Amino acid sequence: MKSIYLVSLLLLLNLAHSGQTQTFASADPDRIALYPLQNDYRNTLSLSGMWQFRKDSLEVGAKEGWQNGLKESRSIAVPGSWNEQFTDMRDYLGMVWYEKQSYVPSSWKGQRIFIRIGSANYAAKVWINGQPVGMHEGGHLPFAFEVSPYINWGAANRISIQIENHLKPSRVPTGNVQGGPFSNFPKSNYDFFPYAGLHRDVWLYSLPAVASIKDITVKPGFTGTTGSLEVAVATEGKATRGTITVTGNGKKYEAPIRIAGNAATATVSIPDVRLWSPEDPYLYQVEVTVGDNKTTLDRYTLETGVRTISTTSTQVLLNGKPVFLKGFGKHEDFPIFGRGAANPVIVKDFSLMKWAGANSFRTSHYPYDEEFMRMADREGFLVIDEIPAVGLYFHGDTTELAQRQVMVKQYINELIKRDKNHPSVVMWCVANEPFPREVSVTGGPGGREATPKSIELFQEMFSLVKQKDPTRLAVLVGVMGGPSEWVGMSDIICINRYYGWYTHAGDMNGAVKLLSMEMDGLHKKFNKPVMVSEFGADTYPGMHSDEPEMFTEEFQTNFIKAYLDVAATKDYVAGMHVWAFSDFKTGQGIIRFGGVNYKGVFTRDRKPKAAAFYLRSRWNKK
Ligand code: BDP
Repeated sequence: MKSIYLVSLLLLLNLAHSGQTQTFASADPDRIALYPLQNDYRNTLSLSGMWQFRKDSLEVGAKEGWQNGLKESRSIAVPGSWNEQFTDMRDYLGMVWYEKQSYVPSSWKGQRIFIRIGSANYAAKVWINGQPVGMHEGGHLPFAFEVSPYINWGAANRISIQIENHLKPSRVPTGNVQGGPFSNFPKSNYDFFPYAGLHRDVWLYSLPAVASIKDITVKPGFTGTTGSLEVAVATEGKATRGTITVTGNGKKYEAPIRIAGNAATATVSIPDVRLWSPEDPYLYQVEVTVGDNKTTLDRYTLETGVRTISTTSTQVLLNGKPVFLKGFGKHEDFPIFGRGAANPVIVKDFSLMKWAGANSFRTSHYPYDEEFMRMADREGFLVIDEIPAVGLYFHGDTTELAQRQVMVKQYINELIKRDKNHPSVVMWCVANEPFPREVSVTGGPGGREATPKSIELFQEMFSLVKQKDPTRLAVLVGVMGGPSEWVGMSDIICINRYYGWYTHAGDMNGAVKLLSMEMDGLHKKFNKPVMVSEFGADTYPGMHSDEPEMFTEEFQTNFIKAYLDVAATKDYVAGMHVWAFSDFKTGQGIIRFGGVNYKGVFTRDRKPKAAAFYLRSRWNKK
């Protein structure tokens, strides 16, 4: 399999080199398994900062040779969404070009050089020094290509990236859907702004040429007080042996490995293990070195925790003990940055979630920046890690449906590749609010059918997840009015509910009655724990009323309290995630005042509304 990939890659590169055609290799998901690392065998060079930028609305750039030098360009910050940085680009989702010049340090000579792009939304093509290198579709996940043959040593290298974010029904998330549940502009088929651009760090990195570590998968477990880490290592090149060293809690454990067929596995036992949990998010260091009889050739170090996750018919168990998920659905969203990763915002969000007493969040509605996931490990958050499958549907054009299914599987592959060693990740989420025909977000009738085709496609997704990672839970998050057969496939029944808002508007008594009845019914039917993965009310900060009234801070507090009170009466409820952590940008539409979803308990710039104080007092109670 791997050699077929290599041959086709070389073929494509050859073709490209001969100048006959601009053919681009597809990104290999195995390349994103390990975050770039600087140590004594590997190098990294961040390309984040100012880039040159040019709009290509006629899509003529490639033909006109923009990869050979961008003329009439302007400056743009990376990471960051292009929609927020200029006065003329907010709603533009067509083609653009990014360019940056960089030297590669001469000390990297003789190593293999790669480019890694943290996230390009939505489809990207990459050239180095005018040579086509590769392409990738899908936002929110990284991709990487080897660029060794194209590097100019002792001179600047031109990196050109072409990106477009056309909204299409064949893409995931879906857009431009005829008769879809959203009527907003731009026509995304989901409730957040379709930000575009280079949203995360871009890196050059190097790997040792003779042999290198390609992937490390760590499976934690424990029996009694003895922990274990089963470490699987995949290599490239000529390494024949190596060592796995686990360090933590003042101790060091080593296991030698023999590498055959570029793979090796060893299990390391940890007596008196310190388990990872929200109360004590303890991380062990796992260091892998590989080499031959004489010398070490590569080294990679990662941090992970020892913990297990499972369920009973009523509870989620972390390390065999019940845990309740208190927290939020979130977005990567901040004024001016758009969806661009911003480390101060990451740190602030964790400090506010802790302040509020939360122990969990969902990466709605797409995978988050890798620094965010590393913070979750260190800060002890239980994460529902979601692929960008929002607004999925199963009716209409069958070719488009097949294309969407290819994309969701690619996302599952890439996400699990990237995030598999995070102890914080306890569940994979394969979809948010897939829509049956004619369901409406504002509470329309909804065709409640779960067609055989939709069941079959979800089964494919769930079995792919379980095959890639049998150690975690898998869920899909159901829409109000959606068929229970879909959510019933999850390990935990996750439902988004807005009784009291989109239906029973303002009538909280009616709302909670219905909520309570529906939850009982779902638990009875599926005999699995239930979690309300979204509930919330739009709240304009600073708007008040003596008796709670929609859009006021008092109403939001009351709404959240009412839902949490219902959950507190049911022993099968395993978690409650408020929608949303903070206000966030959406497209324009009549239900989104100023193009903002105001369901945040914090404002877009992270100021608490009254509900944030309420959660703080409730969730911090022992
Ligand atoms: C749910 C979606 C979420 C929306 C939310 C809302 O999962 O993305 O933002 O409702 O309407 O339908 O506020």
